[in-house]
Amino acid sequence: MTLAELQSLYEQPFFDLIARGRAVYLEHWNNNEVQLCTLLSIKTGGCSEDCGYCAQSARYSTGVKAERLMESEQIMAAATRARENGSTRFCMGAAWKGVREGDPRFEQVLGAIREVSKLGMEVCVTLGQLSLGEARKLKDAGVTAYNHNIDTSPEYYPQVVTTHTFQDRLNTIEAVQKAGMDVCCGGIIGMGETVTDRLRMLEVLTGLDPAPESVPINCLMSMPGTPMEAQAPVEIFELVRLIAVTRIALPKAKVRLSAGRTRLTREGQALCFFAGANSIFYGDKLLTAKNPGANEDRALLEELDLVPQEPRAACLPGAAAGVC
Ligand code: SAM
Ligand code: DTB
Ligand code: SF4
Repeated sequence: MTLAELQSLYEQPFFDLIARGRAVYLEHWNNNEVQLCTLLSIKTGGCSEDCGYCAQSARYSTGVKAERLMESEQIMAAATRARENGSTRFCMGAAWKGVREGDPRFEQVLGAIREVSKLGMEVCVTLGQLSLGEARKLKDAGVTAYNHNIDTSPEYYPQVVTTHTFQDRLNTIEAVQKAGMDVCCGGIIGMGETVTDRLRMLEVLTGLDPAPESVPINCLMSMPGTPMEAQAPVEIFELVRLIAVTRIALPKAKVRLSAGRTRLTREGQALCFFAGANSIFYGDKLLTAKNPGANEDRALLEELDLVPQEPRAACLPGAAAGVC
């Protein structure tokens, strides 16, 4: 979709927009299912990059300690708990610039992925930059989706990060697509960007071929010590509008209401689901930051008559390998 088309969607009367988001959702998805995804930071802090929103950059004093890469056993324990708690997707994140074939830490991550992929959940990783060789290895190990956000518009990106470029992000996404993994790609709102930047971000996402399988919409969690620590919280109706436009523009994508839910009211989140969001991160912690408690989320879903998504048949134990 063009920027002009996205703008005219965004600018229509609020209730017309969210009704259209809901209608598009109902055309493409099972009524009232929400996918629960669990995140695990397998390598926390000490990152070389300078992303202005991130508590894990080594350049800022945020109180996040740099840790070593987690061992497979610990990762498996967390993944098993996630499945028991009803998650159908497990996403492992690492704070570093990217991965290289031959690096022992990459081999260690591949080993952990091979184990986790036996559990019957969708397996997502977010490991920064990679090329086609690494992407193929991840796919062979059992990764179903790779998360790599463009985060904002190409124009605003240099205000957010200087240690890599928007084009670097697109190159990694292309490698992921070529290797045959699903792309999970979205961004953050509330970093000082304009509504036009947000819609430009969606324009880039709608231009990806194939379209992203999932689109995380994060609200900035202003982390003390980062250059964005003083940013004002996102206005709820702006978030709801963006979710509705994302749903309309990318009807088949899982639209994931991601970071920043601790600041949203239950009513605000309900509007996000109505507008077309159909996935959340589930569990008390994101990577380093807080998420609503699992009990709180279960209660919210129940009150809204939303049900956690069932695992895909192709992901259940006993199904053929490599198709989940
Ligand atoms: N290092 C990898 C990378 O940059 O792709 C993966 C981890 S990174 C933390 C994953 C995504 O989390 C970022 O692209 C950003 O969209 C989101 N994120 C990180 N810190 C955030 C914050 N403080 N508030 C909202 N979203 C955040
Ligand atoms: C995404 O878009 N959001 C998640 C996931 N992909 C990896 C991460 C949110 C991180 C929030 C800040 C933190 O926990 O440090
Ligand atoms: Fe590093 Fe990723 Fe954080 Fe950027 S967003 S500083 S690449 S962990």
